[in-house]
Amino acid sequence: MQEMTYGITLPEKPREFGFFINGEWRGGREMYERDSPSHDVPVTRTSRCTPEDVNDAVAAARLAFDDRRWAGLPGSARAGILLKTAEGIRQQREEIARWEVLENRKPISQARGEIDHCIACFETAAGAARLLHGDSFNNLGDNLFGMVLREPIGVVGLITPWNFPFLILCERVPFILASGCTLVVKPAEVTSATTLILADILAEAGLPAGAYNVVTGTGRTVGQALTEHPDIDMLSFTGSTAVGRSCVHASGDSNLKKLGLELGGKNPIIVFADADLEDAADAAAFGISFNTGQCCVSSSRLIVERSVAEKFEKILVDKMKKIRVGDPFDPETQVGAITTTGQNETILNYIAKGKAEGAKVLTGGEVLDCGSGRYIAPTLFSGVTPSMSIAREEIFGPVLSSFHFDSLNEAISIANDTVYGLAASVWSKNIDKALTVTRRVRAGRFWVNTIMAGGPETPTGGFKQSGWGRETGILGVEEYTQAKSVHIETGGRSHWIAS
Ligand code: TXE
Repeated sequence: MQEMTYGITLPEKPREFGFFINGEWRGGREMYERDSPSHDVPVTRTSRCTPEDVNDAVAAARLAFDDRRWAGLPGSARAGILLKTAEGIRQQREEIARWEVLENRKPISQARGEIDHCIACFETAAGAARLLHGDSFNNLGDNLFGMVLREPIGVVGLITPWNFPFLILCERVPFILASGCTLVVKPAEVTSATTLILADILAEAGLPAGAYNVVTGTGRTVGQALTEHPDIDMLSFTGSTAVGRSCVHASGDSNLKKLGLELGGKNPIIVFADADLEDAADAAAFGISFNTGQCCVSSSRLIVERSVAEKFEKILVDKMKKIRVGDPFDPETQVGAITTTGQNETILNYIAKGKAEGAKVLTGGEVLDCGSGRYIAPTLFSGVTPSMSIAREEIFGPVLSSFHFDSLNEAISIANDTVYGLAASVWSKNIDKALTVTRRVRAGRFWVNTIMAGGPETPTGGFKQSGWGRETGILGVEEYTQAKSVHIETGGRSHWIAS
């Protein structure tokens, strides 16, 4: 019998997916069964592809690129297909949101918001597909004219994580397609459904066969085969810094494919005494709890001016206690379950380490019983020192570490005391302070008196060990192109050999 949760039906039996190569569905592989992390019932079965499947997918993408069925179209035609895809996603918004919740456990209201962002990604990329252009040099003298062509890089391998299965996909796929590249995607094994659903939407929108291929399975087999594949020209990887490093090695040992990497973060939220403390505390609570803290741009280090630290932490604790944690299908829920048992264990280990190393839990720090699934209360640690593991390592959970500072320079130095540089947020009503921090803290995305704001128009990506390259925006399309310089002689070229 089907169970209902807040009016939404759990699948009677797990939905079975094939994998998608050259415009066709394939199957017949060993299957992986995924339980809903919030409801503990099996919801999907996806194929464990083999390295041979990866070869087939890459060959299809290669042919679709080389015969120019996609790259050879005018930008306006590519834009048309991207816009139709946006419409297709809009029509299936509820369905996609449901599978995101079932496999990933994110609150339904959040899933819907993310899908709206995904639609915006396709629309933005459609505009970029029309506007993509090179450059010209009319200043090389009357006899020489120069041009810079932007050409698609070729076949792209795309490896995505489980924390934002559809959102991270859509922050890359339309921009890759806008550039004229073709691709092979490997989603995280636990959250493959919506990547596969997108295959049908793209095909219905008119994307030529072979331009978007999906192989599912483990990182070790399928992901590794993509990173090593000699026919892939560029690999875009989002996930852990450790696997990012292995992508670098695999590229070096194979064909030196270009890499785009979006990796871990330990992002600061810096609060000055002159900030609107209510606003800043709301942002700090949101920044660490959104997506259960399983977010590369989660603000996991609170850096607050000592003169207001105690007051601020009190306001923050009050707010964190009010966060509604529970069944993600409840429209009121703000924070759902932890996505995997492995990640749950990792977070709980960090909480135990923080306590053992002497930090003080101001709120949370415990498991919550919501009937089924794994839930952790949003947690605030105070008295954190720079050498503690909760100060340095990415926890990827709802665990915030608080530091105190006395001067602007000290705030900047604490913020920069990390190997990561993905995002940062600063709170002050003083423009000099806010701008100085923005210019001196090394991070790819910055928010002043706000947090996690912005759309697909601006680029995303990290400084330092948070990654290489940029996704989204015009830069996110250019990332998947390469420049070709062309020189044209318009007069008689003067001869090298005397006649
Ligand atoms: O990531 P993995 P995991 C961080 C976060 C988290 C930690 C581990 O700190 O706790 O990483 O998460 C594929 N070759 N982030 O273990 O393993 C894998 O199948 C090629 C931050 O889930 O990096 C999946 O598709 N691919 C991050 C993808 O890589 C391989 C988001 C990510 O998995 C592979 C996720 C291999 N050898 C985790 N091994 C962010 N920046 O948002 C695995 N994969």
